[in-house]
Amino acid sequence: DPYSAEPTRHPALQINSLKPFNAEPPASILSDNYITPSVIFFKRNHLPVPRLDPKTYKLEIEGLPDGVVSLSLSELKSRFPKHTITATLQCAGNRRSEMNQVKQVKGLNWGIGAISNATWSGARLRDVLVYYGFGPEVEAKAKHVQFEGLDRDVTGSAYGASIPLNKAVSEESDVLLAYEMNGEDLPPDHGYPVRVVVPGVVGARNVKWLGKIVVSDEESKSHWQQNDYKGFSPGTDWDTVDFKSAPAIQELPIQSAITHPAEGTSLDLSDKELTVKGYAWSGGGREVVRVDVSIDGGKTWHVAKLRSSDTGQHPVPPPPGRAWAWKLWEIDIPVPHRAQELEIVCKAVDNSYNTQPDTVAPIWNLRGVLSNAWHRVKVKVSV
Ligand code: MTE
Ligand code: MO
Repeated sequence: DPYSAEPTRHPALQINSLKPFNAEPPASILSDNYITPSVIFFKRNHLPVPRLDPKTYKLEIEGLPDGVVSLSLSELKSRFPKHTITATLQCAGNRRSEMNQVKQVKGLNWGIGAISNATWSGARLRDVLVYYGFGPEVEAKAKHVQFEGLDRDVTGSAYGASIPLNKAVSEESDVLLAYEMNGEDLPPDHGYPVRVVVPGVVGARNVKWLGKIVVSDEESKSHWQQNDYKGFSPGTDWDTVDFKSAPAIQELPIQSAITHPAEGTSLDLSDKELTVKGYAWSGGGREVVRVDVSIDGGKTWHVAKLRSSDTGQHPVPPPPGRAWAWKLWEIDIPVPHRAQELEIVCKAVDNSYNTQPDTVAPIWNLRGVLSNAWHRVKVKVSV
């Protein structure tokens, strides 16, 4: 069994698939912590978790003037300054279950929890590439940076993905070769000993158990870069889809969802105020500037309070274009007299004034990715 060496996991996780292991935290606890504890951080594995020895671990780098470079974990840690960021990671398939309700899609049936927020520490990818000879010469030819994982399928092929070169080397993009998550060694499920963290970019490019980096004129040839994780028209089906016709998903669109109350709950609203909570995040370092909440299905709206910490203190705001972390939000809304059912709705706005579409059908796609319509939760009011 290739899955005989899997790590133990937290019992609170809602399992989507056991082999490979895919699980999300329940919505009810997702917004309890601004920084998601690693044990409940969503886990998305395509293959068995490789158990790697830090003493023999090597990271290879190809496509730079010096030929193939091989670097140990201690070299990665000692040669380059340690940089820490807080960044939210979201799977392209987060909220896929809502697309499934419109029409069947292919993929794991994620709820709203295929997203989590952590602090990540490691070497800047830029620093590592520059150290090993990246410069104008390479820049003139290369266009992409490919990543290969050390997790393999039965045929021996590894998980892989790539990002555009400018993202990889820009001073402002904060791409990390991370070896710590929330102040500790990366857990086995999250890529121990080294993973790429590409903040603002879809989870799929944040390659775990990193084995190789290739600076190249081409995108990764992997299945996941070429024939998966792409968006299509609602009119495209499996008979007509041409994966070459669409770009690989990189930066993600604006997203928000309601974590409290839960769908179908019966609320005793003797105090006549309903507390609604959730998360909001946008890709590409765009900052969430507002979350609108409705309890009447979107007829009237209220502006939620946003926060970027657990203490209520306002941390230093991120530089423009580098808002990598989500915001948690909360609002108390007076419930109208005699209401029996409420349809709670949320939608977020980022600093480019991007907002979410109101319904799922016009953004439905056969892989069920990029599901970011207004999130709706219906609750009953008991009198
Ligand atoms: N990297 C490797 N090597 N193997 C994988 O299966 N899954 C990707 C990405 N990196 C994956 C990987 C996908 S689709 C997502 S959403 C994120 O890892 C999930 O990261 P997490 O498990 O740390 O939440
Ligand atoms: Mo993903």
